[in-house]
Amino acid sequence: MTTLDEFTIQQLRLYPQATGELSGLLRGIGLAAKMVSSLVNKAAIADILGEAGNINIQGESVQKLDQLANQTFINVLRNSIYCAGMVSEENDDIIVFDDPKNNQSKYVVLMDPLDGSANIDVNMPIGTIFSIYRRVSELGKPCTKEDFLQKGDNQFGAGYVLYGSSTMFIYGTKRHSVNGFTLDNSVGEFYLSNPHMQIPESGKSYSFDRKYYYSVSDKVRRYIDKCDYSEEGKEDNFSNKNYGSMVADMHRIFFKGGIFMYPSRIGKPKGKLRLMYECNPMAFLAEISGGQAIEESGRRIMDEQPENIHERSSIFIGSKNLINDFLEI
Ligand code: AHM
Ligand code: MG
Repeated sequence: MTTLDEFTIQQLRLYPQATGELSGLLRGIGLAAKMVSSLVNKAAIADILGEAGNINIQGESVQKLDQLANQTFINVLRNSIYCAGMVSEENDDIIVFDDPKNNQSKYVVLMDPLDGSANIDVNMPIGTIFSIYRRVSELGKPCTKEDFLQKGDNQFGAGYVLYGSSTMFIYGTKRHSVNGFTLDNSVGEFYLSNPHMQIPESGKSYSFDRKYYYSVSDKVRRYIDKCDYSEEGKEDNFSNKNYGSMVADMHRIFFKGGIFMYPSRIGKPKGKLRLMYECNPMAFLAEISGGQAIEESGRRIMDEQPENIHERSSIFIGSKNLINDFLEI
């Protein structure tokens, strides 16, 4: 069995010019993910459920676990020497690891440390989503906002961690496609369990909160009606799967195919999800594993030029054929 660390070092050996910085960075993200996984597993007995008592820049109430996960990733990455700085859903501004060793790093990371916060208190799946870019500013100096405000297309790597019935680390690069690792808690290592993950070309399920059916645009409603349609007695309509955590919904789609939708709606012209650390990393993983990711107008998510680190975007993502069906409408 290959561990996450062995896997990234093996990849490194294929490129004589590689410095090992990326595998060091992934080791850091993997370590922080294991620490968060352990916190999630004991949350109910460690008095770390419930609200922390503050509101983040998104105007959402922060949970204790949101805060702990955020602090864990920041501390580990700051300490790891392989990351020049971070953007987190929980921090208003960019976090610059301004010290002589981290200023030499060529990578920056954007992340949602704990996605699906509403699931925390009810022991339902939650996750971490991350995106890695090569910085554009000068090495040796503190990183800058421009390092983060890059199109999704420039992502060097992306991934997510699912804290579900087991903890999984999914990571992808353009060169090495998407690979899945499962945490063996008794050893404390992620092992390669799902090499070269591919989103099935089609599927028969859609993830969408039907509460919003009446406030989305006509075209989205028409697509949902199409998903719901069945000839009498045939049950050939789609299943509606909505776990309330993008990581869990997308994880299912990576294995079974389907479409995940978080559209715009009345009063929320760009939906809810954040372009830089929710939509872009998932779009990157979807595209390199054969799927598609677009926003409501039909533009590729990863073509969007971000103007703000916390900006939002509508998203339609998943199996290629289902996105094409939506595009037709
Ligand atoms: P979060 O980052 O604050 O947890 O919000 C993101 C989550 C997604 O995982 C999920 O798909 C969506 O919010 C659910 O949204 P809603 O609040 O509309 O139910
Ligand atoms: Mg989130």
